[in-house]
Amino acid sequence: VMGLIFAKLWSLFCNQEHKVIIVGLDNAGKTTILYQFLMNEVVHTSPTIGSNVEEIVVKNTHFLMWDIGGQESLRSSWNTYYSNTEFIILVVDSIDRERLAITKEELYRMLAHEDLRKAAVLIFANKQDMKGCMTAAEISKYLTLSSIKDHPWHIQSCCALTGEGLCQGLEWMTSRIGVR
Ligand code: G3D
Ligand code: MG
Repeated sequence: VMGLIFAKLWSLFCNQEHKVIIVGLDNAGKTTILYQFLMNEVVHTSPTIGSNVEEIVVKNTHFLMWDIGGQESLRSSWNTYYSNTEFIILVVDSIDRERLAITKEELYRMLAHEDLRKAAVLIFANKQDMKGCMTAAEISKYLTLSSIKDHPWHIQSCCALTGEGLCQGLEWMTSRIGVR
């Protein structure tokens, strides 16, 4: 039943035009999440745009995937790809406490950007299967999500390996479409 709901939502989402950027530190689980989204879909992958940006097109939906770990020198050029972004998916490795500060910095840098002012933010607290990981509530508190008033946001715990939680995240994104 879950798979069916997921397939329905996914096709609903992808048959309209959206631009989604998937960001997060390297190793957070971005590729794994996208792979779960794309299973059974015919995917067109563009040649890598930059050394840390990849574009994937499914039906009318464009996904730009960025690794933001240890790429400080390249960050300034990302702005080029921000325009018309509807959704930011921020993937957090819930076991990686040390680097959550970098994620926080990047999140607020993006939210302050003019071209992303209309973007809604979905935060995936990934790797919830790992022992000792931070909960979504802990991550939410650390990232001070409740202080974000100018962007719709939602945090969802998930496990990209099993796909658990991804459906709920997509559901939230789909629910936002009618709102704007
Ligand atoms: P990235 O694209 O953000 O850099 P990847 O991250 O999707 O390549 O994932 C990095 C590693 O984390 C991979 O392990 C992947 O299998 C693992 N991973 C992703 N999601 C989860 C999860 O929910 N739980 C657990 N336990 N691991 C996860 P490898 O070993 O292939 O490098
Ligand atoms: Mg990757």
